[in-house]
Amino acid sequence: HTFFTPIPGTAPPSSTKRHTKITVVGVGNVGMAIAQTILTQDLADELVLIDAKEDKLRGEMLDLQHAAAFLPRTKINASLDYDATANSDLCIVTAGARQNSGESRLNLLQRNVALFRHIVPPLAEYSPDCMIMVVSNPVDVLTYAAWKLSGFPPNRVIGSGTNLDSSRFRFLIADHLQVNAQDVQAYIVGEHGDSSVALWSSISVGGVPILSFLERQQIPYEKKTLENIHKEVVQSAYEVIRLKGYTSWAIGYSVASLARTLLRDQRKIHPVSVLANGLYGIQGGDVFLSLPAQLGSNGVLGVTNVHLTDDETQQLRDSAKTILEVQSQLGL
Ligand code: 6V0
Repeated sequence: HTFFTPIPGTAPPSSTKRHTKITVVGVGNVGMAIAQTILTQDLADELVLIDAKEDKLRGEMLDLQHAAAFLPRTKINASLDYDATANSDLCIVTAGARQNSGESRLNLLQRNVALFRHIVPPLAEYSPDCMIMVVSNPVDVLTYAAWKLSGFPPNRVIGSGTNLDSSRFRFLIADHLQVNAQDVQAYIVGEHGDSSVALWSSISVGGVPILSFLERQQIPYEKKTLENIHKEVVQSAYEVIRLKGYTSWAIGYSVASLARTLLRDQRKIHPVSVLANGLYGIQGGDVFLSLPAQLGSNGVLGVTNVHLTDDETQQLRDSAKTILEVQSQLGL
């Protein structure tokens, strides 16, 4: 490089900063929302986009590159070939068929498992030490598929799971109580989708446990309101898809927050899809579903032992059963 003349006596630059590389597979609405949030939040030194549609891929790459003057410095690359993904720290998979209006997430499964057979093995081959984050739906079963197809230890294969459902839940509770969503602690666990489980007993706002507060105040009708909020969470994806055709911004922020926790070793707790066999009395086989998990640079560090009511435990086991039934038809 001749643009700068080194000051006499200086050694050539040797960068000691860790180089962080993120791959996003699938440059659809979800992949691009994730990519742009990663860029604006300065989470990577290098971002690689992979897709099967050449023109769309190159167009998206150029469009992001043209924003370089307004963004933190990140090398952006795009390729049809997986060799470009080599040595990624985190591979985020969003490729897949889109959930059509009214289509259940489980219907998408067979279409997406077939895609994963072409996506996951090369990711694992080129980045044998990476973490894989699955976003494509149905996310829990596809996280299981990614785990099987990668041959990775389970701590390095994570599904975005109910991280998004939980943020919708926190938004709705915050909106109802007129507080800041960041002050609301509330978890939705289990399947990302129709059989998700709201952990009522663990909801707190600014450190105040909500259920016992309501019970003390003898406001039983509020419980009903909270149940309606959970129903609204389950319906929200369908509602957004019905209205705008897909969901993107919230999942973009949700996955970027997971990327930050993982790559910066933040050790935050997120409800994400993890190998749950043997936890919370879940039995019957290897199943991925969302539980509040502590995440860091080694992936899943552990799962918190939240106190569940008998009803919540039963719902979680039912959720596991639903997922296992579908999974058993995959031949993985
Ligand atoms: P989209 O806009 O149709 O994008 C999918 C992309 O995948 C397209 O660009 C395709 O070309 C690409 N693709 C297809 N096959 C391959 C392949 N073999 N290799 C590489 N790329 C390929 O869909 P959208 O972005 O809206 O959604 C993507 C996935 O995310 C879907 O499965 C959604 O259901 C899922 N979501 C998951 C959420 C979650 O919380 N886990 C939330 C929202 C959406």
